[in-house]
Amino acid sequence: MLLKIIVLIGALALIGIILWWFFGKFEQAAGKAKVVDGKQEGRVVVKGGYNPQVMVFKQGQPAEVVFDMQDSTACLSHVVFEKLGVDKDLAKDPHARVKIPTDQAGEFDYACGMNMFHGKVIVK
Ligand SMILES: [Cu+2]
Repeated sequence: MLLKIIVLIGALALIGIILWWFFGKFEQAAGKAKVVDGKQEGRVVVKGGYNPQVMVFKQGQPAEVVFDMQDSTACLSHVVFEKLGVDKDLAKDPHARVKIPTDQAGEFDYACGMNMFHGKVIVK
């Protein structure tokens, strides 16, 4: 009986650690924008993918994603926001800015020109 309780407590503790690790990591993965002159600016580094992969903006304040191109592969040279009809050539403009509408909450997925790497912008 005592052994069963110890095993149960051990299992619960393990689940707790896994949840804490998982959500802690998720929290870390989402990028926060900084506010410059009343405008939200979220910097995304493009290097073998998008970092951070998820950028969060507050609703109701002008917002822009600033891409910082540090990758020379053709694969990542374009960034495409399908919903917004945006296709930026990062090879030509390595600090391209993309305006994000913040009038309502929503999610905007973006991808490289070949739809291999993915990122997301969340307005909430
Ligand atoms: Cu690609």
